[in-house]
Amino acid sequence: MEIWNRHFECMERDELRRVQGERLRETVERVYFNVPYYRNKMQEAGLAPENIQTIEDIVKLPFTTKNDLRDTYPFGMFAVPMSEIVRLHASSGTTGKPTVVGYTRNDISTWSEVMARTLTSAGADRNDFIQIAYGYGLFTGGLGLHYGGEKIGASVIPVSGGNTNRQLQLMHDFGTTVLACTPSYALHLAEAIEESDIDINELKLKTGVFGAEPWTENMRREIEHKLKVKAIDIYGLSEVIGPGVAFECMEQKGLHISEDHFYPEIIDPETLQVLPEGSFGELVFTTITKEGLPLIRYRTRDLTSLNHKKCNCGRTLVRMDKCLGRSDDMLIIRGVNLFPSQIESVLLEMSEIKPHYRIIVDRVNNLDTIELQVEVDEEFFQDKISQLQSLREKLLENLESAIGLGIKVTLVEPKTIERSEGKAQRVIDKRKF
Ligand code: DLL
Repeated sequence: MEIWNRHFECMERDELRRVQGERLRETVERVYFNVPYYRNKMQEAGLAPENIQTIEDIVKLPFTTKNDLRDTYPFGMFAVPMSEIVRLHASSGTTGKPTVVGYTRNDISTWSEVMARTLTSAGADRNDFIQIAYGYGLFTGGLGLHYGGEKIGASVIPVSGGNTNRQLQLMHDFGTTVLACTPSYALHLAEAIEESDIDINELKLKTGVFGAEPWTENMRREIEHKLKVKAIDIYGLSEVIGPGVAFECMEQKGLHISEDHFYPEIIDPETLQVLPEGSFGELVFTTITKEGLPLIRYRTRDLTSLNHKKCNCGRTLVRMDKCLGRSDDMLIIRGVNLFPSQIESVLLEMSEIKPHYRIIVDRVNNLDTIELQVEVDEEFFQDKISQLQSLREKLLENLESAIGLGIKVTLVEPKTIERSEGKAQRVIDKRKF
């Protein structure tokens, strides 16, 4: 399998740490002298740039959070004058103002580089047709994939998200080989193909690069089976750069982080201490080459662990485990911690059920309630009421044994739960805190 940048992707770890230290030192200097917000924070912590010499010194630095970006909205944490910024993106966020990110020309080139690594790692090259069904616009998905696709010389089809019929037509007529979109939209496209006149075997699809939301191994199997592709997980966040932060290789055993650009740590979200290698916790990134919006120890809220073992693909870049939840996605129901992905995993193990679901959380008489609405397979839905009843009971049992919590289950008719064209919104939390 090809590797886009063998020098950095397969670098000896000692050498990589030396590079990381050097780049960290430069970044700290840059933020100290150009971003008053960071200078103040460092001074408060009694730190000057010369206190940061090697990558080990990173633990001395204060953390950055999304709130820091909100407090300095829109451009307060940029480290260059606006005349150097050639692109702005923003992530909408569920509440309040968006988080704004700015790129210099060099940042765009770094982004294209890490996306070229991502696509090459998924097996794509200049002979591929990449259909980009991530949204174009302020969201980083569309343009991130776009620049990477062009960099590797593939034929890029910038269709953006939505308009499912046209997606299928282009996929068929242009001979798309690589599909890029969220896993929930991939599933929707797969079902739309089943219902169309197109025979899946006529399509040339071979790979999917799916990300921007959590998805379980069971969901991967479902998509691979239905779309007849190898489904590769790609991870990123706007604040750090967008997609391209981490990517799976053909081994599908964790996502390689482009750590020559983004230095990862795992911390305990309560104590903020760095956890020993292999521990599960909150992922934190320091960007060590970015110019427009460098971030020091940015708390992602994403929960995962890091694996430093060398991968069979030959890359030495550390791997993060598939990320199945964020600390702020975690529901606490009557004291039990629950991630939506745990429910998804159970659903995908039952063939009578479709992985289209919605979780509704509420509080009635001071007690948390949780309802799962899930679609039943078309054929099964025609069956007798008694059969549906026993299906419901089976599902309840499986859920209870997997998550240790009684959940109200409502089986709904096929195709009644809204399909997502971008990031799926699966939880509706009506509780008022
Ligand atoms: O979602 C960037 C992206 C675009 C990644 C296209 C991959 C593909 P944001 O909108 O800022 O950026 O959302 C970032 O989405 O902190 C995670 O919680 C979640 N996320 C992104 N990729 C994955 C993934 C883009 N592969 C937030 N698995 C992140 C799980 C993911 N969660």
